[in-house]
Amino acid sequence: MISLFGPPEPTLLERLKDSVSKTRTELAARVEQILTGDRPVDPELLRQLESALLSADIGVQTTKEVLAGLRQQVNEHKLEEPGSLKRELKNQILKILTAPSISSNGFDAKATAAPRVIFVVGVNGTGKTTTIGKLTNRLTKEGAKVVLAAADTFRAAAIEQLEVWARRSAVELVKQKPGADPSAVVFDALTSARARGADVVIVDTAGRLHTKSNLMAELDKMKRTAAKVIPGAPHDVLLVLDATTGQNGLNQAREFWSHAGVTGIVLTKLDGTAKGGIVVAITRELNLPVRFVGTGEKIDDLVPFDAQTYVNSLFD
Ligand SMILES: Nc1nc2c(ncn2[C@@H]2O[C@H](COP(=O)(O)OP(=O)(O)OP(=O)(O)O)[C@@H](O)[C@H]2O)c(=O)[nH]1
Ligand SMILES: [Mg+2]
Repeated sequence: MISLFGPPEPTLLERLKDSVSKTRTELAARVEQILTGDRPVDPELLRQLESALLSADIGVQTTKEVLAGLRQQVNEHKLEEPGSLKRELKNQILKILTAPSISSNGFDAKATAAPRVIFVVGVNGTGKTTTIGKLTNRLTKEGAKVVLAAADTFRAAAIEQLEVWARRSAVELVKQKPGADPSAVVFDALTSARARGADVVIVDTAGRLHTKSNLMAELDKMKRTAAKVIPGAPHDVLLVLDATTGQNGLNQAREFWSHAGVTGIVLTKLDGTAKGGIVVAITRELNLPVRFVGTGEKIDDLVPFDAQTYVNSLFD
């Protein structure tokens, strides 16, 4: 059984803590400052809390919702001291992060005909190819037979980049010439993967702006091609978002979600941003789970996302 979206690892908290250190300095340090001492829980304190949440890019709507929940409890005299306010703040955020109806542990090998097909999509430069390299490494280590599909035929360099990652994990790569129809690559890769009894096929796609309808149509064609070879494919469409783009990433996500049938998010470059709160905004607005978090450029810098661990890494 391949635990593609399996339980968190022991080192997860430490690794997340490292990667969200900038967000934590922004958010937790401010929250801590606001909530320490003998200050009463009053409107001024709540206002300061609101601005701390906004600065971490948790988003206007999400912040409003969280604050409304806290205010209500304060009014009902359930939260009289700052310590309990922090606990409730964490609870509220955790509730949002665990709400998406698509389960984040959705990999049951028996539920889908092998191979499982994963499309990786997103705008230019968000970290799609790198994420595929990291994911391939994880899956291979767990004993899965992985095939990569170089369906970013737009640039010659894109195929070579994926080839380097394929070699690192010693997996098969299916490619065609630069400029070839990406759907043809998908067809070849899935046919070959099925013939070889592979467990997982990961499809690298060219970066595309969510506003370009011809490119979104191309993605749709790739998906239809996949379904023809393996009914039910693609089983996952992972949208890769660059955390450093903050709220702009959320707009991209919205468009991809409505056009490309995204089933989960990979949030990359969390190591370089104080905007880690965007995880909460994405989950709440799109009702989509964050599956993985990218914490650096190296092969091991991909952590399965776990809500409780994430909230703890932000606030403690
Ligand atoms: N710091 C950091 N850098 C990352 C992470 N993920 C990817 N990168 C870097 O982001 C840059 C772009 O990565 P790619 O994987 O080429 O992005 P892409 O989405 O495939 O790009 P296109 O195919 O051109 O759309 C590279 O320099 C990666 O090393 C991450 O989690 N943290
Ligand atoms: Mg790429």
